[in-house]
Amino acid sequence: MPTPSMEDYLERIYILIEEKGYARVSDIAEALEVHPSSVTKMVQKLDKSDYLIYERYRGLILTSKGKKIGKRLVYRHELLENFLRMIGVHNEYIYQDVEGIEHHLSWDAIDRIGDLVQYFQEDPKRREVLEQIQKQNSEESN
Ligand SMILES: [Mn+2]
Repeated sequence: MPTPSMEDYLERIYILIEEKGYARVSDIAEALEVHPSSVTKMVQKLDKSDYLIYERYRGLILTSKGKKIGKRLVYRHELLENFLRMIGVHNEYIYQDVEGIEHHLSWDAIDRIGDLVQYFQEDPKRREVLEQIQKQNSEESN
């Protein structure tokens, strides 16, 4: 199992490769706001764990294991953003909240949240009921 920090790297590397076709150490460092030397260290660690293959002058490629987990990590992040948005969390908190919780939920919890998002998406009336409750609650607390 990758550590939270390895997950952040794999998630970002997967996105960079999807968007640009490659992920350079400098791009990863910029995206994660870390020093390039930290990226090099982590990339070597990810190479050792068979998530990717890194060659200093040729760049890196994800292995099939790395691609598989990278894709799931990106899905998990997007699902949690959709979930928080759906339950009415203010936009300005969503990204930081997801970064704070994404590594700490089981895949079972992720799948159950997926069910819940689907539950609300399948019938807009369900969202309206939730909004009604939220409206009542905010009136009560004022
Ligand atoms: Mn994330």
